Amino acid sequence: MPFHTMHAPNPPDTPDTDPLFPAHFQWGAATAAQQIEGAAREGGRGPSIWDAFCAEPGRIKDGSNVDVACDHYHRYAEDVRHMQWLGLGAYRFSFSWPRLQPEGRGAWNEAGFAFYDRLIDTLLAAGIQPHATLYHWDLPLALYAGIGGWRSRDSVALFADYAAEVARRFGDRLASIATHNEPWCTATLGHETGQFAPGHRSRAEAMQVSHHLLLSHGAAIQAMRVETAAPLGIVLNHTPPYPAEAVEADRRAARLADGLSTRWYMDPVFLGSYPADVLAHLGADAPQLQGGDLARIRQPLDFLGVNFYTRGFVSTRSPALPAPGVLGFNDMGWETYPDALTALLVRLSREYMPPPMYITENGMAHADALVQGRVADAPRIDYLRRHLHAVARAMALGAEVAGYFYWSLLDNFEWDSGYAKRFGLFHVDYANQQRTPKDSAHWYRDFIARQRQRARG
Ligand code: IFM
Repeated sequence: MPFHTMHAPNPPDTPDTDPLFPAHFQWGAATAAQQIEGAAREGGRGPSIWDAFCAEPGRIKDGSNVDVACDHYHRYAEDVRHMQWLGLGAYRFSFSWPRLQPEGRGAWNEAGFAFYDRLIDTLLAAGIQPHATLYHWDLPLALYAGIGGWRSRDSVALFADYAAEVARRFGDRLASIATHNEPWCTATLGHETGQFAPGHRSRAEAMQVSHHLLLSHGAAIQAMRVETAAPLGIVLNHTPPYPAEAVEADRRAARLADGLSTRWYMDPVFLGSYPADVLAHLGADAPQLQGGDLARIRQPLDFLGVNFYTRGFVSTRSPALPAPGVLGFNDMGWETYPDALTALLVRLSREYMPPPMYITENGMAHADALVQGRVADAPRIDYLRRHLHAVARAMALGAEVAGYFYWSLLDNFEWDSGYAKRFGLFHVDYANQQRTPKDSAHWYRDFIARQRQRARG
């Protein structure tokens, strides 16, 4: 079914009863190194492009940086205890490339490997499956300065070397390894809109970067297969664009927006080609390819990570029609629209026949406040509940989903928004690093416990 025929103006009511997930379904939460670790200049870590970006005036809305973040580097054991309290069976985190290889090539940093050794072993001892991502946006600054970062094709081989080393050292203890997190963000927000590091503004550059990211994904999968039997995949983000009105102009604009985001990444990874309509639209901004590139990108995968937060609402009217927001908008200004998640999962299954999918990110920012030891975040509970139902509906329609990771375990550094946006199940008081479970954490904990109880029969 084409995505634009799935438009449902009024999301159906979500039942109060729990959806039932399979017994083996993995319940998790996610984080990323740059957003929580801190310890920016400790343990031999090299600087990343985000350390440098934060130092540029005006880049981060609250003027903050990633020097300390949630201090997870020192508090990982406490954080694993919080995961245990939640009853998580799985935890998604990312490796910091500049912590493991400060220059992005050459020498490995043993203190960095030792940190992840401790983290992984602590998770396993707690009965929590570690799911890792290799690249969640923290490129070693030395690679940016030295070769131009992802603009250079040389980044592909260097990323594959890094991937192979991680797989060799940790593969036997990881439940999965994803190459990239949301390469669309790295390419488009980092190189076209300038919102993210390194803050460039060129569509042609962004598209070339996207090609290098995809190529590095394929090269990394090939390199890791030699080193490990761990399940390998990629994490892609989707904001399914819906035409605001049933008019041809909106449909075409939505189709193109879908092409530039979802199809630009899903097609080469699973079909071995870039979408023809998008290539035609890009014209001279299309990336330069070399022979064999597309075959290299299309590697057999063991899982697909799906990140979903909201839909896009595409209006060609002037002024543009705003999204209806029947279920509201969150602190990022993102509309709550869980039906788009159901439609997305079903569509990805039918059009691409991917391996089992994980919801690797889903969550919302809320202006949470700690009041007398409690964080009352009822809108997050509503969001979570509705999206879990949306996943269950997709599974009933045939989508194979193996797990769900709430974004995020902790409030953390929300990129160009700094610490102002709170996505966590745990509130973080940045003055003293105290973690407090929000009402949503209590809700998720009870939900997971009920699922386990029902699975036991
Ligand atoms: O915080 C980010 C995460 O790093 C990547 N996906 C979206 C989240 C919320 O914006």
